[in-house]
Amino acid sequence: MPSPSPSSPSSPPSPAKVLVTGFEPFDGETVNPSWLAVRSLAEAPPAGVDLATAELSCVFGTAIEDLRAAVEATSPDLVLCVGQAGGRHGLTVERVAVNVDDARIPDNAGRQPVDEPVVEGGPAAYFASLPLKACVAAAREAGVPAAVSQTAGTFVCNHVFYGLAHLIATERPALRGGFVHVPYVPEQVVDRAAPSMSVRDIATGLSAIVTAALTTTTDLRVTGGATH
Ligand code: PCA
Repeated sequence: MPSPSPSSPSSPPSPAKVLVTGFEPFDGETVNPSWLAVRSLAEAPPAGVDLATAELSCVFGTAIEDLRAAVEATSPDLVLCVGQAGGRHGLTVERVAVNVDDARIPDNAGRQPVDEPVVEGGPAAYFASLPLKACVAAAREAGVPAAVSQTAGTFVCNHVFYGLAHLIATERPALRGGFVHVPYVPEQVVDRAAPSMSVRDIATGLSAIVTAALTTTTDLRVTGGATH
């Protein structure tokens, strides 16, 4: 006689726990598209996902503490951190976090580190633990422009991405995580020549990326490289 299926209708598979973070506004902006889109995503989470969200400070050090507190509070299977990258044309899934804080502008607490490590004695860099190519393909299939990015910069977003990767490497080996940079929203560029994307489209792309990250076992072998 067959043994009862563990996923019989009376015991549906438990949903994946996903933490998605955005940032508070910085650099004189009044909104941050990352947090607008994360809030929008929370209103219609992807199927089969138990979604938690957190807004991170745009402050070196504090941002990683915010992230760690959110991870401890929610014990997620996957963490996707999201930040604004004004000037980019689409969603960019970051490949690598580097162990450098080098701030071109002060953060929201006036801190402006120059060539300091994110983690003293940590490795030079970490790769995202996401299927990058499948994430990009999923966003594109949802109709949202997306690409792999080879650098998350050296400001607070890279800092948080490195902090997340270090947490995974040193304390939470079962956790997977990565970082997505998003363009400005239209209200930020009404008086300047810069690309933008609606909150709704950003949220649609993020939803596709979360689903791809949860369901892909082997990443696609397609190019996402850059010549410069
Ligand atoms: N973008 C900044 C920090 C916060 C954000 O949304 C960055 O790219 O570093």
